[in-house]
Amino acid sequence: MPCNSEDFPVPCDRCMDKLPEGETPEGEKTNAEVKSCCYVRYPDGAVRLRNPNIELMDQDILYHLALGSGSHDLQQMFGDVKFVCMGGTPKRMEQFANFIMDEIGYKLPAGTTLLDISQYSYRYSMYKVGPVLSISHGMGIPSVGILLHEVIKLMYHARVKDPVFFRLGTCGGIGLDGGQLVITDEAVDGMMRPFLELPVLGQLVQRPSKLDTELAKELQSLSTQDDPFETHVGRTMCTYDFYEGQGRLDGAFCDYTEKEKLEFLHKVHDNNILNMEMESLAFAALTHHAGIRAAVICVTLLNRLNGDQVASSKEVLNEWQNRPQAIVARYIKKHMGMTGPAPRPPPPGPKTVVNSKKLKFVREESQSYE
Ligand code: R2B
Ligand code: URA
Repeated sequence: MPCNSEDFPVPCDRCMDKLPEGETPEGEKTNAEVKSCCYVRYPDGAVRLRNPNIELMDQDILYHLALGSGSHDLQQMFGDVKFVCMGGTPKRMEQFANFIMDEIGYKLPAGTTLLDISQYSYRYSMYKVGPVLSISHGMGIPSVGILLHEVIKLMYHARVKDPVFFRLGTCGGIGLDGGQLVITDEAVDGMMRPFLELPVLGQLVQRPSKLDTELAKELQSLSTQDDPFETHVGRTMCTYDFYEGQGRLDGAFCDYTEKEKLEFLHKVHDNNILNMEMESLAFAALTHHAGIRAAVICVTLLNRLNGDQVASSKEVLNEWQNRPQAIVARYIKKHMGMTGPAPRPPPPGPKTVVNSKKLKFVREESQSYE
């Protein structure tokens, strides 16, 4: 129901100040009483979509997740989600799911194991451990963008209340050696512009790539003196390419000199940009547009001021990649009030598949096309 509808509940007073100038959808209420959460939240805190088309659809197929609102009971499956954690690869996110299961003491019934909920998509993988979702997002802005559209819709269908999204990733440090953590407070593109620019219907649409700075600071506060790494908060450059896009000399092509490369990286560094990676811009822009609190926390794999190749050993790289996970686990445990007994899985509930014909269709759809 659009915000300007007479039927829309009285605007609540949770977050008007977070609505940037000019973000009020055209034709809708512009007066100061309309709060931004009226666009992105129902009064009970459940995620509301800024797309009136979805609720008019008979069913919504989340094609790249191999889930659907007509085939699955999404509220029963995902209604208790609080933390949505994303990272590049399926293996890493399976490992995170197992790690967080240990950390929060979540016990699976004997003889069972975690299952990739999106296995039939052959695109992304998704694991659920109590209130935590662990999802792979692939590489680059298009991949994370598609996933975010579907995960945000999943939150809506499941009536999830106030979820927090995290990207746990890797990056190149700018002036930081390998193994350090960077929590992004603002993502910028390769031109140092703080928005995602996307052609929509032949027009360039710009969405601010803001992240929740309070959340970033809270995550930073969860690192301790005993951690074998530093945790920095700063700006992140998000590029459309790993090689030329990040000024590397070791791609298949290189039309600039080492001097030009270093001039660029030093300019980036002078603009308080601490790292480079390939997803934060879309992650920040889409979560911000959806009014979802979000953080990007990446480990540096090398200092780009010293070189281009990721040359540390597999063991070292694996240990470094656990570092963002450790901080996010501390946040999750803190917000689960993990001083009491470990959570138990819910008792077997009603069946999650509500329509097996539609399920077969959703699986076939997800599988069969490139
Ligand atoms: C970091 O690492 C990947 C490229 O190697 C990319 O997904 C990113 O953001
Ligand atoms: N990921 C990137 O995008 N860049 C790096 O330099 C390392 C990891």
